[in-house]
Amino acid sequence: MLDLNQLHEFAERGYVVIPHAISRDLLANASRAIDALVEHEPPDDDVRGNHFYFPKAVSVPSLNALLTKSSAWSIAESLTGPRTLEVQWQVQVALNIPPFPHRPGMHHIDGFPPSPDGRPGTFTLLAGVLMSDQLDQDAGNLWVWPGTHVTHAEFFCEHGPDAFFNAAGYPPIQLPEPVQIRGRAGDLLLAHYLLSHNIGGNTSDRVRRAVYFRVKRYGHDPRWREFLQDPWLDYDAVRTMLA
Ligand SMILES: O=C(O)CCC(=O)C(=O)O
Repeated sequence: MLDLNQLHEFAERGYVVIPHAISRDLLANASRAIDALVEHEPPDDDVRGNHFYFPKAVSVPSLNALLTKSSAWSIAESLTGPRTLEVQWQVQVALNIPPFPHRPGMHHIDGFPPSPDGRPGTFTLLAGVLMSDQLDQDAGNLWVWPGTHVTHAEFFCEHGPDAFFNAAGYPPIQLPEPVQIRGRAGDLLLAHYLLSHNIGGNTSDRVRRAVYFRVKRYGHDPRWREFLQDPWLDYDAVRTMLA
């Protein structure tokens, strides 16, 4: 469970990192599953920076277990409410291959382009498991722009939720200074869907590995327009705390 300080931190910054959320066993099994994915479909020799795999969750049980068989699930539900989250069908394995001397010029939010039925790919929260240590900056770390979950909601209140389509993942908001997420393998990042983020550079000597889950609250999809304008719609615990 997140404590009150962590709830406050999430409300204010739009993300929180929970150290040691994943046990060594789960981590070791998941690392082997990533090894197998990479061995089966290795990146070309000249690939630098991001290289993603999007397996179906059922085909990678040991990756799915990082979220569903660890404390990560109940930690995430301590933001949204007990038994509120839906198990997702897909997992993202995100490599960041050095040398990649990149600095993101701006942010994005996920979910563009929309699905064939016209619905944007919004969700409630991003749960990210660090699969390699990222103790220094520019080691392939995810970049985030703290507080932009609120700025984005203000943007959608002003321009309407359908502004999502024109923005194409890049709503033109004012950005604060970015932060690079740092931590050790086994740490858990929980980030609000509306938090600006992007792929960072990697000038370390190691491939950065992370596993991301895009998690929805039950009933999220039909309420995506309200959610873009009310960042706490899916988050009972944060709403209660703020009230
Ligand atoms: O590789 C990362 O850490 C970031 C990936 C990302 O920004 C995304 O998939 O939306």
